[in-house]
Amino acid sequence: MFKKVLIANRGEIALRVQRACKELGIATVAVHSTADTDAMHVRLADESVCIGPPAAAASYLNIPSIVAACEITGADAVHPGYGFLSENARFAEILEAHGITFIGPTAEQIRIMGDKIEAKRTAKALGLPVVPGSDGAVRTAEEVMTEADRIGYPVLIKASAGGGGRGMVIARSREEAVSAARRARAEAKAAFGNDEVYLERFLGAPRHIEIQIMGDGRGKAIVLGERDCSLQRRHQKVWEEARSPALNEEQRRSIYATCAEAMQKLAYRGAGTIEFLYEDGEFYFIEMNTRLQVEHPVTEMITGIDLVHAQIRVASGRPIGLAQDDIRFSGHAIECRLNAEHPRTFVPSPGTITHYHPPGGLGVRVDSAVYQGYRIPPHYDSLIGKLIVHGNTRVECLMRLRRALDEFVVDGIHSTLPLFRELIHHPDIANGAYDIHWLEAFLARGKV
Ligand code: MV4
Repeated sequence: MFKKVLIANRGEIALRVQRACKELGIATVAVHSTADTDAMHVRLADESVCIGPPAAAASYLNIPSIVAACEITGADAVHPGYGFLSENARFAEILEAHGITFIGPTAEQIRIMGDKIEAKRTAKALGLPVVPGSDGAVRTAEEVMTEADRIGYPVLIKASAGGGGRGMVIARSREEAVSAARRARAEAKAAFGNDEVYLERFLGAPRHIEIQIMGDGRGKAIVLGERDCSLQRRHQKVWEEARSPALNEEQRRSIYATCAEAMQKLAYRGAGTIEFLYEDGEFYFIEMNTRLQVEHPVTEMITGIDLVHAQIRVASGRPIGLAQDDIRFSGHAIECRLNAEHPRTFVPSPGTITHYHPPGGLGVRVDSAVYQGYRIPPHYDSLIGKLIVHGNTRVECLMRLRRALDEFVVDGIHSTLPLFRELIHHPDIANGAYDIHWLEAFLARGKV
């Protein structure tokens, strides 16, 4: 087992990983920018190293600084958290070349899934159901027209280097397809320096359902259930739940078996999430994330399994220690992402938290690194915490969530708390009757 883990991240996820390390008897090293000197992840770590100025590109994304911090402190492994360097294959390779373990998949697995065309080709070869579309990249205008005609309209043009919806353009007819492809290509080139695009049948009103998996890198992989992350705004998840209100046990059994088999064939190592769009009873693979995700706690709450413990065990070469039949799903969990943003305009609201009182009680978990008097710096994303609530049934979970939201005090800044207090009263939310467009439509109606 590792003796010392450096956590290459900040905020609530840095604390989340520290907690797991402490429970396993592993020493922790925090890294921080000059804007994060007062951060909780620095205060609670065994050691800390300043790695650069506020801009993430000069600190949390600065590979030489982070490798130097490992050398200085003698850390034998790095946990990247999410975002920042968590899906950077080169970072994983550089660490390995320095004899430091990257707590995550192999560089090769990260690289495959980082390229959406390669990811989709791999998924298909592994037996996962994919969205009907072009077989790889489309290059010429003729190819765009032929493929789009074959797939049927509307088609969606996507960037191979894409993610977060950038470089995605819809075409509703043959006439639109060529100019749409040209636009997608230009957007992709500007955003990612890679103008490769591919085509997919456009799904009109799907849900976003993702499967959590854990592999040991030696051909064993288990499925830890699904999460429904359909409630998003501008490709940012807002509310996630486990499991999905849209699936029955037979649908679960089938997609779990397909995913476990695929990850076993890939000899996948570590935590991973297979993302699907789900429409009319069918699953369609879109992407795979090769990291721990923000919303992992809802999975932990219904399985009782600590995903960060499991990541660390597997990275240190130990077996997963769990068989698929050991996984039992209990109750229901919902996560609300609390952002330091205005609840109507979503304009970031950095500044000092003057009063802070997180909710408590049975089934209530708050993963956050803020405290009363903390000044939220303006340099990073606006997530200030996650409220995760568990109940024996979805109805109990919703009742408890409503109570926890009422109890939560965050003053001095704008936060998205009022949005959740509104959502919790909506009948569509109570019924689980929402798709990926529901939240934006709700916000457009001028609620909150
Ligand atoms: C799609 C789609 C409809 N049809 N693909 C958006 C980001 C990227 N990760 C995948 N995305 C989508 N791909 C096909 N073939 C609709 C979306 C989409 C979406 C997906 C998940 C959650 C929220 C979304 C919001 C808008 C569009």
